[in-house]
Amino acid sequence: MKKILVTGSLGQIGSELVTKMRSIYGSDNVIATDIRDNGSNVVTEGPFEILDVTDATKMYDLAKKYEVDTIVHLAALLSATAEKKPLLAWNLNMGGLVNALETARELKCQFFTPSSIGAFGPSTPKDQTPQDTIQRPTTMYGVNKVAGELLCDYYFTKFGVDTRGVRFPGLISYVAEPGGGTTDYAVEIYYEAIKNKRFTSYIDKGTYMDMMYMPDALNAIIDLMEADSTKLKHRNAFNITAMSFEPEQLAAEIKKHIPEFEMSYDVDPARQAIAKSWPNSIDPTAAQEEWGFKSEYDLAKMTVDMLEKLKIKLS
Ligand code: VAH
Repeated sequence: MKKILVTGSLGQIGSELVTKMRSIYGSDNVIATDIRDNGSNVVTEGPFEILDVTDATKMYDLAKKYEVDTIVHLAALLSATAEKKPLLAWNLNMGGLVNALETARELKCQFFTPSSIGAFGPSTPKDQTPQDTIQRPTTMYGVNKVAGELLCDYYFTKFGVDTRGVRFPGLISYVAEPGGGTTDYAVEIYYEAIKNKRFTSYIDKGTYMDMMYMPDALNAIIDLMEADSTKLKHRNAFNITAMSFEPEQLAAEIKKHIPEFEMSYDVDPARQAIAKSWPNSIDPTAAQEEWGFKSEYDLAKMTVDMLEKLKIKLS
């Protein structure tokens, strides 16, 4: 039986992953942790503990107390915030990761942490970016993600820790609003379309980025963690994606449901520079071949579900 400790449980991924994992493995077998308590169902519907991932002793003590066999490490600062506070990002993103990996090593836990398309940079091939290619990111977030990928592979080869990860594209969801990312425009636009029937994008038209609807992201984490270890040629981290679009395409899809929706632009130079340094599209073949990755939501299907769920949430 899996017994899982999740860090960053109240974030965009964690707030839905904890609920899904509890429905699969049993509520008492998924210990949610975060640096704060927001009183949400993640806190009330199963074990919850306050944890600052830079506190190595607390992390080890919680993992030992609950006798976990799996660590899902999600706590991190995202790209735009990390670029504003690079040293805080280094300390939190790398310090937290080392603490989580050390806990996994000492307690012989399976380990998952996400990388990102942010692990690529301007010198990476931009279209259908290969699984194995140049990784010279120009953001602190990207430096953290490349270093994290290498560190996770090191813990596998050096210490035998069963580390696994995916390079997430921009994730779109209606449950927890994301914070501090570059791709977040693709979430905020749906909220604004319903509330105000207009949106001012801080990412410029023509800027393609890979994206994925949260249900596909959650399935990818669980499918990878359940995959046959002997079939994995790669580990940290697999390219995965569901779609690639630019703001005009997203706006056009929303207009099919809200004809009066209007899009305008006020480009944020900082986040635009980050977005331009990332691929236009990435190649998920390795994930498809090694552990059967697949996605179910394209832009049209995701838009129908996002608008439907947000109309309920915002009513
Ligand atoms: C960000 N949503 O924008 C995250 C993600 C690929 C983007 O890493 O920073």
